[in-house]
Amino acid sequence: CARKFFVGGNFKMNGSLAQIKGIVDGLNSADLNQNAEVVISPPALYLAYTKDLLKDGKNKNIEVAAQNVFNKGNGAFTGEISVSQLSDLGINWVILGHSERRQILGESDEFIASKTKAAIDGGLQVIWCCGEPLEIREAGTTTDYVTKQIAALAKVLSPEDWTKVVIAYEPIWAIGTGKVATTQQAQDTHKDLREWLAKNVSEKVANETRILYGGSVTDENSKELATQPDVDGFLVGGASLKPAFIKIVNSA
Ligand code: G2H
Repeated sequence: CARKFFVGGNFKMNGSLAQIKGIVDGLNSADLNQNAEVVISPPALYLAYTKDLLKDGKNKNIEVAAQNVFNKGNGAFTGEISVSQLSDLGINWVILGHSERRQILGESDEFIASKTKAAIDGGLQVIWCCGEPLEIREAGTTTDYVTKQIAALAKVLSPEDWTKVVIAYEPIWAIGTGKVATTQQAQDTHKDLREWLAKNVSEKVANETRILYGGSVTDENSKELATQPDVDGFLVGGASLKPAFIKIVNSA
């Protein structure tokens, strides 16, 4: 299929100079599936360092993503990072809409959509995340919940913008909990998201946009999840800090 397998490593607020060097050294010497697109995302402080370490490696298909970016150009926005600053460093990717930012930092669907649009307009590619809390899963309204999240994004993107987006479906109850969604739960929600895109954006966007699964992905469960027709890769948190990440990249 036209959708290239994609594995993102979201370090979240973890790592140190020494730990990140260890992780990148491991990736630099690993025999990685060359048919997979790999993007690792350290905390902002370590973006330049990570990028620099990767240039000595044998895997030229590894890119670096920021974990956030602001929706305004350079200016008086203390503590924020701009799209042009990421580009200046050669950082081509950013993760937006992660549930930790939605829930802990209070980011709304609309704010995330506006940051996604700003990132794409500035030449970045975006790993855009969505996913439901446990009470929504239990109430059986997951599809309504995640399609409302994606509708806010679709409202601001042009059809061409979608070539710069990778969707990550991350059920909140499965994040960092060790409680992975079943293969069927992941496939079903991915299929619903793709159908939503087909109906509300276009068949082309639905067919070409990668939808990753995220939430307690390990080298134990990745192989089976990767067999599903609508699972195009993973966004990996905890396991991206470990050698298991290499096995996950090679699980397709
Ligand atoms: C979900 C995921 C990475 P983890 O947040 O984005 O983290 O694999 O630790 O559940």
